[in-house]
Amino acid sequence: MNAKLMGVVNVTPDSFSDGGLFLEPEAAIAHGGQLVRDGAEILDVGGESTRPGAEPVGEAVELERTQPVVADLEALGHTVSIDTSKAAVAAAAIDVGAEIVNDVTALRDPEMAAVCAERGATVVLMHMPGDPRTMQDEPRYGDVVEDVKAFLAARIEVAVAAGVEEERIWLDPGIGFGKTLEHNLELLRRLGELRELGRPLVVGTSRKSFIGKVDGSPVEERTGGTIASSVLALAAGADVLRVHDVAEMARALRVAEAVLG
Ligand code: HH2
Repeated sequence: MNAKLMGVVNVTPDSFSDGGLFLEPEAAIAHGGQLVRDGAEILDVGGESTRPGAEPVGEAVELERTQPVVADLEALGHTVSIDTSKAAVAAAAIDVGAEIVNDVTALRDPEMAAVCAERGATVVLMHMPGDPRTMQDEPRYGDVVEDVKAFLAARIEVAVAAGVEEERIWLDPGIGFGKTLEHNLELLRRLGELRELGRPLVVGTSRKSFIGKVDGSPVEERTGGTIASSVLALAAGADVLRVHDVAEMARALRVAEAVLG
């Protein structure tokens, strides 16, 4: 497939780069519409921050934040993914039209695989060791790419065993989730090795702290680093780029794809 842009719609007070900007449903829905006009093919709606140290959010709160936004964006004809690790939130979102479940815990909720299988949703399985509260405490790997690949291969098996069609599985190395700067750079450099798993790859570098560690930029000035890392991920075989700054990224993508042919 041609690379797709997944635009981020964070309906949260505490997301690391845009917390509180789109907490009201009207603001989130308007933002989603703008991202589609800017070039997003998928809108990733999330009601719980996964930034390092973030406190978990209860199911009722996450439902209240995401449901009206998912329902309205779907009604407007947009393709919506629900960024959640809770089966109940995923089920409710699919029931109002979400087509993709973006689960940063790769089906840790015991009900999640069945929810996706029964409803025929596409599911993004992302690599994250532990949870956001602890994941940045001295992350260690043997070979980070091999370890992430083995994890994702095992999660594909869990998903398929629960009845998820393999064609509906996308994979994500989880840039910034339980990784040092070197781990993130190594994963991006060797992203092509994950293609051996045979499934589309989602990559999310957008505004993440590894960019600031490289170029010294504060979070609001990481568009350049986001574009550089996303374009390199594209060249290495990424299929979906999850970004906040869709307009700039869409232009970069068009030029990068023209060069790559
Ligand atoms: N990154 C974030 C959230 N969800 N999902 C996937 N598949 N891949 C990612 O890299 C990814 C993700 C973190 O970004 P953001 O949503 O902006 O921040 P927060 O978790 O603080 O809301």
